Amino acid sequence: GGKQGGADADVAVVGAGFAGLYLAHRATTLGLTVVVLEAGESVGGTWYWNRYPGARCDVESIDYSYSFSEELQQEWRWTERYASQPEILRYLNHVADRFDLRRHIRLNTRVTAARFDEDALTWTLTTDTDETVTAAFCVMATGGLSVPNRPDLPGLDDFRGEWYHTARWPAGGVDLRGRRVAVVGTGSTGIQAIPMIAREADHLIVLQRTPNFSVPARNRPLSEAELAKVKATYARRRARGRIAPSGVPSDREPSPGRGVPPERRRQAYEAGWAEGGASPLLRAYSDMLVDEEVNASLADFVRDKIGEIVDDPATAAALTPYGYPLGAKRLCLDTDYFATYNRPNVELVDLRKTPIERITETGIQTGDTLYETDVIVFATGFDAISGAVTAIDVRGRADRSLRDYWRTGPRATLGLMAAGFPNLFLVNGPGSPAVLGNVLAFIEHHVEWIIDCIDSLRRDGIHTIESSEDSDERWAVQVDEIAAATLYPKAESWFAGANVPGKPRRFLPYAAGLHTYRARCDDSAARGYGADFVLDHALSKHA
Ligand code: NA7
Repeated sequence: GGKQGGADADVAVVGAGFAGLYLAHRATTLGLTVVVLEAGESVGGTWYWNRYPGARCDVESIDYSYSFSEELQQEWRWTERYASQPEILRYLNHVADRFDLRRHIRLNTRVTAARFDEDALTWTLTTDTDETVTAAFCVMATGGLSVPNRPDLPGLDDFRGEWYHTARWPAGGVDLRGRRVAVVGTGSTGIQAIPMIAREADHLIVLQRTPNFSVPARNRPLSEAELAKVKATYARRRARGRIAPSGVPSDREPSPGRGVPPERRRQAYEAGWAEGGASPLLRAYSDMLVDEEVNASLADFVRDKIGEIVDDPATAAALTPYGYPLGAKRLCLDTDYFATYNRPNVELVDLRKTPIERITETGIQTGDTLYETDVIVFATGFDAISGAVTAIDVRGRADRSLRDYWRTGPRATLGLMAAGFPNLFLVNGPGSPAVLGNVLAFIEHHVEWIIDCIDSLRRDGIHTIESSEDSDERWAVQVDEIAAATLYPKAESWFAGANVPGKPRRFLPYAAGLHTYRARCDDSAARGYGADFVLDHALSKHA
């Protein structure tokens, strides 16, 4: 009831991925009405759009899944250690049905603008289907990696073949048999797609700008016995995940690697390499992302492995990363990535020697070489963390534009709210842990915090909550300081917006871990939100 009573819903949610679905469930469970607007033709978000060959999560499926329902986690059966994109999409569709969420969701509806009405104290969302939705609260569940970054290469319109961005792969797939394919980009996506494409295409050229560290995923089917064991103590595993720094539960409490003899370290790395996955290596020692010497010992280990796997010495050298710490860009997981370069139909082009000059009618021109190709695949990443929010024309108090406010660097108090935008919440926004670990754990935390906040304000008869520029800036400085004490800033990465030309450089994720972040957010809530946010600003102003 009250002032915002005439709105279409209590909560408008943008996006029906992992975050949007849980928001709808959590909000309706507390008796709030909700409308979810989704651009895709299905629920799933990131896992709906990214259907390129080899698309797979690099967090283990038993952890990269919802923990809010014991029934759900008991009944769902993950088939592999790391879930493939189709399996995750099936899971999200199951969740939408299981919790009867579809009635809240409008598909094929892209939100283009969101405007705060200072008199009605409501948000009005406008869509590309010319609909409007009004709500007291708006939550941007738009995804940290959802706006494709496509390099602005001259001549692309002249290209007579086909080109695709991996995050916009056609639903029916692309038949690459008998064709020449060029892949641009060797991040996590390229590293997953390249081995799959190499097996199908006639000839594959990989155009690499920066070599990446990658370690074996060691994906495998999950056995019934293994699953039964997990499910017997699932609640306890989840509870550990919720307070783990990366949102991934771990049995070992690592100690510092500094001072550990090289031979002992090497044994630990060999064990981690054999086990597969990022955690066994990154968490081999507690100071892996803090101490340059410890980090270099693991980096050297991985470099040696690349040299052992790749037959041709020149190709091995070109694939070997130097100049930034391992893990400062997200550590990639692969299945046969480096071995793929031993195939006779695969060729590596080092763009650091000769950058792409232009696209021609028949291929990709670098320096004086024209690489002829039938298909170009851009695995060139995303305008990460803030990009999907600034893709929408968000207007707060006094027509304030979020794009303008963030032009000098995206910032938001606790990563949750930006000044001048009352009742607008961000999920995994700039200044939250965002993408530094198991996004599912971060998403569940955010959703619960946001919906509990809305519920609490309503019960207290408070109409608005917002941050101030001061608190946004203070939080951003803290995020910077935390990052500065780590090795993260020593790489040019999308964590800091370095991959998008013109994007302001600022390290966006909160790097002190989910446990610290959760405690900080819980404390804010326990103190009635007033220590970090301004409550009912408008009413006191108008009183
Ligand atoms: P990433 O990690 O941003 O990787 C993008 C790749 O594309 C990377 O190798 C880039 O090289 C390359 N790139 C980007 N622009 C260009 C241009 N203009 N020319 C040549 N090469 C370019 O994106 P991903 O999709 O692989 O992974 C994103 C996250 O998704 C991942 O971390 C997981 O969490 C899931 P660069 O390194 O910038 O030199």
